Amino acid sequence: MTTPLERWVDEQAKLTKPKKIYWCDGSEKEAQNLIEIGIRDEKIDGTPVFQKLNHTTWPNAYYHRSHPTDVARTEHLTFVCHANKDLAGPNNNWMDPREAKEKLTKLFDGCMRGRTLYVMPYTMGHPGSPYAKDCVQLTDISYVAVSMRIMTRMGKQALDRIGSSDQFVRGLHSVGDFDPNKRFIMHFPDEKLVWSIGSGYGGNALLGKKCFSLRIASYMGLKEGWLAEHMVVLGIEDPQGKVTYITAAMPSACGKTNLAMLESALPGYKIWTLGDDIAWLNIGTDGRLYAINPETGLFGVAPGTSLKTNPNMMHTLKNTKFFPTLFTNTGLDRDTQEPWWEGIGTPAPKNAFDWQGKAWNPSQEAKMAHPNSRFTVSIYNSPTLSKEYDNPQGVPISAIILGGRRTQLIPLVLESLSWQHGVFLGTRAGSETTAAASGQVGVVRRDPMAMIPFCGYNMGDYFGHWLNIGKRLKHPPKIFTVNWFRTDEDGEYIWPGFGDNIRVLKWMLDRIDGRVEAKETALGYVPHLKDLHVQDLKIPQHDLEKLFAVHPAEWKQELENIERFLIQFGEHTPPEMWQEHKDLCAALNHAVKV
Ligand code: GTP
Ligand code: SPV
Ligand code: MN
Repeated sequence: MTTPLERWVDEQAKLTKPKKIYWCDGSEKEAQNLIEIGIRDEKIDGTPVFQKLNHTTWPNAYYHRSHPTDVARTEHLTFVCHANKDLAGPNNNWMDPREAKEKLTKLFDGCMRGRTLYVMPYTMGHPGSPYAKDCVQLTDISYVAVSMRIMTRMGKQALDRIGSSDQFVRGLHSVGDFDPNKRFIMHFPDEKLVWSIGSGYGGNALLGKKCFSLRIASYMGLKEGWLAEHMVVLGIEDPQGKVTYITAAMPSACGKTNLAMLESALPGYKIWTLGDDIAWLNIGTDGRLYAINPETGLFGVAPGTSLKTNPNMMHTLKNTKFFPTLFTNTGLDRDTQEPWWEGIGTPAPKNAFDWQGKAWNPSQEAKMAHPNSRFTVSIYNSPTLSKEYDNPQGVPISAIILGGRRTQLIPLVLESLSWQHGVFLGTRAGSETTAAASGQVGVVRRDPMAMIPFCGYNMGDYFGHWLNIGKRLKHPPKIFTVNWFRTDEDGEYIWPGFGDNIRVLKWMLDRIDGRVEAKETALGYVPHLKDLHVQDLKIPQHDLEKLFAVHPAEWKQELENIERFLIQFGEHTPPEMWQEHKDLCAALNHAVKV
C-alpha cells in the first residue's frame, strides 16, 4: 500500500523527472554528505554550491554563493492564488489557480533532469505542540536541503507523524535554471500548497518560512482564529529574575534578529531568545495570547553584525552544538578562507572575493558582501536561548511591539491607548524598503504589522481579524510601536540602538507593571524622558526631544498616504480603522492649534 505522501512524491517526480529521489532523514551525517555533494557535484554558474570555510576560526561553517540575480525575495514574482481575486486583496499579486498551475506545470516539466530530488518531511513547531504543523518540501539543490535541516525540525520524526495521512502542507521547489524570467513563487492557500521555481534564495526557496509559516498559515489563522505574524518572540528578565514575554513585528532587515539576541546595556536585565522572524499566536484557555516560534533556525542579515552590535549572534555563529553554519553571499578572504562583511568590526581583507566571486577592489564604492548577505544557524546554538523555547504551549505575551524603519516622523516609542488603537498603529505603519527584497531601497511604503509581503489574504480582512482576536482576549497584551532609525539634520541615527534598546524595553516593563506614568499625545502615550534611563548615554536633551518630536504639518502627507492605502481595501477595511484615522487627524489638527 502506498501512502498519500508516497503517491504525491511519485507524481511530482513524474513531472520534474529527476535522475534520483532521496528521502532526507535529518541527521547530522546526512547534512555532512549533502555538503560534500554541494562541494563536489552541484554547481551554480560553474561555482560549487558549497565551499568549506576556515574551521579553525569558523568551526562547522560553509560558504554558499547564490546566482547573482538571486539574492533577495522577489515580491513581484510572488503570487497568492485564491479562487477569488478579492480574497487575495490588493496587497497580493493574484493569478487564477488553474492558470498558475498550467503556467508552472510547463516550467516544472523535466526541470530536475540529471539532478536529485530531495524529499524533506518537516514539522513547523515543537512536535508536542497542539499548534505544530506537518509539512513536506521537495527540492533539487543541497543548499536548500541543508538549510531546511537548520531552519525546521526535518527528518524521520516528521515522516512518522505524517504516516499514512494526507494532511500535510506541500511544497514543490526547483531552482530551475535560475532564469529570473521563469521565476515564480505561487501559493495555493486552499490546498496548503506552494510551488516555487527559479530561485534558491531564503524566503523564495525555504518554503516552511515565509511561504507556509506566514502566507498560507495567516490564511489558516483567519479561518481557525489565530495569527501567523512576522514577529520576534523574546523574554526580558528583570533584575528580580521575573521574565516578561513579548513579540515584535518589524519589516525585513529592520532589527528583529538584533532585538531577539540583544545584549542589555542596562545591568541586571537579560534577553532570552525564542524566535527572530516568525510567531504563531494562539489564545490560551486562560484568555491570554500565547506565542510559539515555528522555526528552529536563524536566517539573519550579516552586514552590521559584530561583537559590538550583536555579540550573542557572533557567539552563536561559532557554536558547534548543531551542525552546520552557512554563510551566503558575504565576502570571502582568499588567504584565510574566512567570511567577511561590512560592519563585522575587523578591517577588510586585502585579498578577497566579493559576493559575486570577483576579486574585490577596495578603491571602488562597491560593497564586498551583498547588503542582503545572510547566515543560517540553528537557534539551539544561541547562548541566549530561552528555556521555554521548546515549551509546546508557547509563552504568554504581555506586549506586542510594532516597529518600522523611519528616518523621520515616527517617535522612538509609543504606547497605544487601547487594543483597537494599537491595531490602528500597526495598520498605519510605514517603513523604508531594504535590501531583503529586490527593488528600490529606502523608499517609504505602507507595511502594516510588517506583513505587507506576507499576508496570504485580503489585508482589510486581516485588520478585522486582529480586532476580533482582541475582543476574544481576556488579558490583551499592551501594544507599542518603536522606531530605532530616526535621524538628525546630518542624516545620523539619533538613537544608539542595539544593546541600548533595552532602555525602551525597560520602559515597556515599567508600563506593563504600572510603575511609571506616561504622557498622552496626539499619537498615543510617550515616556516622560526621566523614565527612559538614558542619563548615562550623554545624548543632548534637544536630541532626545527630537526622537519624540511631532510636527503636525509633516503628518499631513502621511495621513493622506494612510488614507490612500486604506481606501484600496474598500469594504474590507473595518470601520474602526476609519474611526481611528479620523481621530488621529482631529488630534493632530488640535495639536497645530494649541
Ligand atoms: P529579516 O531577517 O530580513 O526579517 O530582518 P530583521 O528584522 O531580523 O533585521 P536584523 O536584526 O537582521 O537587522 C537588519 C539591519 O538593521 C542590520 O544591518 C542591523 O545591523 C541593523 N539594525 C538592527 N537593529 C538596529 C538598531 O537598533 N539600530 C540601528 N541603527 N540599526 C539596527
Ligand atoms: C525577510 O526578508 O523578512 C527574511 C529573509 O527574514 S527571507 O527568508 O528571505 O524572507
Ligand atoms: Mn523576516
